[in-house]
Amino acid sequence: MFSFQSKKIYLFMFLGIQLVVIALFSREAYKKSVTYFIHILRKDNASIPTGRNQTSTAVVANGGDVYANLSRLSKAHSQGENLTYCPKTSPLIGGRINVRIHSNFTMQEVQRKNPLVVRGGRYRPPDCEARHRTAIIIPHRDREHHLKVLLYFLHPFLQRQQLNYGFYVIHQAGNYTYNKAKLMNVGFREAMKDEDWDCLFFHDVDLIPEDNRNTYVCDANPKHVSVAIDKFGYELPYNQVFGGVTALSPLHYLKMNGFPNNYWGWGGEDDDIGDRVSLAGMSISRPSLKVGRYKMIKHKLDKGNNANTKRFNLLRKTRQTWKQDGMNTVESRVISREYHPLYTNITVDVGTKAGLPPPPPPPKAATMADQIQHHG
Ligand code: UD2
Ligand code: MN
Repeated sequence: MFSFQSKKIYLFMFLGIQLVVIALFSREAYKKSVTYFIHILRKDNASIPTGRNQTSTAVVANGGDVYANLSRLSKAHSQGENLTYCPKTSPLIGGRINVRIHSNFTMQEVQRKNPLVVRGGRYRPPDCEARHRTAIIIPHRDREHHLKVLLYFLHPFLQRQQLNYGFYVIHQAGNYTYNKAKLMNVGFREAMKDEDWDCLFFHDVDLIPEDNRNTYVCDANPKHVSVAIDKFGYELPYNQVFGGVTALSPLHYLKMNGFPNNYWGWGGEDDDIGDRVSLAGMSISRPSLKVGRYKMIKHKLDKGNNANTKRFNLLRKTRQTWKQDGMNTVESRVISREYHPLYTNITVDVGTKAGLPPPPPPPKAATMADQIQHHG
């Protein structure tokens, strides 16, 4: 039996050891190794499927492959109408994605790799009711090779996040000067006709996300998402930047009267949109640099998208113009709406600086003589 005295000694020794351990761990170097250790533990956990609900928990990205184990999802069948909500955090979300840009694959192969995506590029989780409905709006003209790469990476990326999502490619018809912001207004209008989306992601065709923890859902404020792009050394280039990938709820979008319609050519429209956010009494939210990472597919300035020399003058006037020009004044003509397997394509005539041309005459009605001839 220990005496009371020796028990006391043991107690002090025990407390002493604890103090030493705490002191060591709180030193900077130890802090780092502790976080590293926790990180390893988490990583291990992520790749171990738990027994419960095998179909979904087993599907976690391995070695940065955004498609890793994803095919198992396609085996999960919906259990009828009454699905329960998906978990708040998807168990399928992986971490860093290994984005290697090449294009020696076909659109059909992307289609085969995404068997649960249906007509028009729509998807919903097969085994639970999605908590979020996100539309991806992509401005486009003559960038088919970029579009293919984006779809290859973004479809599985979003499936891992268990979203109900849809892809809209807004294609500017003709070869008049490009107008990205106006195309986005058209994209908003057309997407909202289809579904009560609760978030819209306005997405450059050439930006490929590199971290699956960058969830494609909206924040309380308009979100600038592409904060860390390889082209800018994975740093925010300047504080008010609002180009690349942004996420707004329909309410955010309407509150700021959408995007400007009068920026023709490259540049300025993104800063105008950033200004609109604050003019409408909101602020910009952002993911962390760790998670909001993107690779930009290398490209030159496109034909028909020369730098807009008027942009600095326009930008000085945003405060006066934002309520008169935007979603409330967008004039355009949808030429076609095509439901491709991996996206909905909307080809639109956004007109020119001079406005929208008069509509083409309707096809000539058949004359009585034609009809008689046809029936005779
Ligand atoms: C920056 C912005 C971009 C936009 C642009 C100025 C970032 C990361 N990106 O990108 O959001 O504000 O400057 O206008 O800050 N596009 C076509 N075909 C064309 C022209 C443009 O599809 O002929 C689309 C395509 O989706 C492209 C986007 O418009 O990604 C932006 O054009 P960009 O990539 O030439 O501009 P960039 O990289 O300087
Ligand atoms: Mn670009």
